[in-house]
Amino acid sequence: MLLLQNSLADEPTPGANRAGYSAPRLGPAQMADDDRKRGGERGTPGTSVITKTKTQTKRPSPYRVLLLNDDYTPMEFVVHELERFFNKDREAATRIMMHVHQTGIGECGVYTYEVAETKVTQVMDFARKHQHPLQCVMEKK
Ligand code: TYC
Repeated sequence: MLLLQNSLADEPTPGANRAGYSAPRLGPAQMADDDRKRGGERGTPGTSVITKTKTQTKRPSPYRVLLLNDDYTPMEFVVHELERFFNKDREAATRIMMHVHQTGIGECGVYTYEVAETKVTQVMDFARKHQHPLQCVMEKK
């Protein structure tokens, strides 16, 4: 809430502002809301209350989905998972798989919490179904 107070010092005419302007007497329908709430009595001359509403939008936090290396899951299977659940073409999928194979961990994509959670579940369920120990995790970025 913003409170704006005009200077009331050396007011030339009672009820008028510096420029000599007097606000017309208003009926209840034309009164400002805060004046109306005071029971129809007008507020202190030269004092007005302005409320400002700001729409707040927040970006969802990004989550990285990561693949972990292991010694047993076939390379071809990992490439297939990346194509299937992360919409990678063969080249990108192979690059990510090789990165995980060589470094131990690699990023498959960045998503909102719910989408990342779904990807992790899909990868793990598919690996388990084929009896591979492939591990997939998510981390807040
Ligand atoms: N290291 C595995 C192999 O040599 C391949 C592999 C790559 C497994 C990436 C998991 O996330 C992985 N067969």
